Amino acid sequence: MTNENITVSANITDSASAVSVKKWAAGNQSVGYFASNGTVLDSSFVATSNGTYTVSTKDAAGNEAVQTITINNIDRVAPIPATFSPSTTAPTKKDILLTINYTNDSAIKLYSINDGTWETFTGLLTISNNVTLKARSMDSSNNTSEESSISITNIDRVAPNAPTLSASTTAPTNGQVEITITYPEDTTTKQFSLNGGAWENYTNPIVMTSNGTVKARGIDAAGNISNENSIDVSNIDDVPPANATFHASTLEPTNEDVTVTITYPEDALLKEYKLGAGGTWTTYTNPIVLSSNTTVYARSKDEANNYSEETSLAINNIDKTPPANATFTISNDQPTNNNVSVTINYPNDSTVKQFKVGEDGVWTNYTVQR
Ligand SMILES: [Ca+2]
Ligand SMILES: [Ca+2]
Ligand SMILES: [Ca+2]
Ligand SMILES: [Ca+2]
Repeated sequence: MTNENITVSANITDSASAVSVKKWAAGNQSVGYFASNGTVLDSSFVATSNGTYTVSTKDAAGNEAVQTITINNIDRVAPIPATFSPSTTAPTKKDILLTINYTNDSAIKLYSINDGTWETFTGLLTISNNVTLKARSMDSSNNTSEESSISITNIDRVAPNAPTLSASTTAPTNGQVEITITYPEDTTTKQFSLNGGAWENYTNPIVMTSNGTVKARGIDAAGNISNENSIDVSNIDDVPPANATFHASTLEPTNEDVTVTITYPEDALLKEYKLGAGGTWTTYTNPIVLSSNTTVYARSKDEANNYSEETSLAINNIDKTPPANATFTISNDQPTNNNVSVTINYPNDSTVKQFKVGEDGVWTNYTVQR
């Protein structure tokens, strides 16, 4: 095969007489055709395309003959450009197996990677990095196809960066904490794990109602898995402070002020008290000095806004009211030569009952019916 013209030599002999006229023409022509057609032939003619050619001869005696020859080895048609069949066009972290499809008339099959040297294609190529690959082929007539090319861009062996996690609050709270996870753009599968549990798909912020740990990782389309990141939630506190306790300076009856000291638990951030059920809650700073009986209430609040129960201490031992005056009853208020007994009537709240006889007498405990 050739992509060039073919020179056809006509070797014409005549046994009887000299050949006088030789002609050639394209196509399968008859003797008569050459009477007024055809090209005068010297010893050869040039066939520029495949087909049947006719050579005619006429000898001196006027005998004419034609002979045909068929030319079919001229090939000026280049092979169709090769096509490519990669094992996948989806993102992958594996090598890509690439077949180059050359047309059947390709006698020489060539490819080059990233404009490098043309290599002979012998079979499946293993592509382990993203490249641009060109192909071309030549047929047996040395016609060269146009180049075709493919860019391999879907090999990805780079994992996404680790996701980042943030909490809606890190301050103590008795409510919930929302964890928002931000994944890099190349993450196609977004995952989180709660308290070491199974990986789950992340769609919305994670609502934590109790303390714990959230881990996150991302996976790209090629299946590369990022490093993990995590956040510890430890600021959820729904445990109220313990109840406050009281200490009174005395619980015995007294005509003095009573001082009440309130002890709050360590986690009490706000310490409050009020006097009487209808009193106003007031911040406790120092022991409370009471000049009259009342009930002291106490409560506290921790950093997370949890309130303790209310506790109270009733103070009812302050008595600043003196007993009523004693009264006297005498056994006989008439002149008598008998003894006269004097009965002293003390009010009920008297615990100490005393009398003296005469301005300068000595206070003496009174006992009935001496
Ligand atoms: Ca060809
Ligand atoms: Ca990647
Ligand atoms: Ca607490
Ligand atoms: Ca009293």
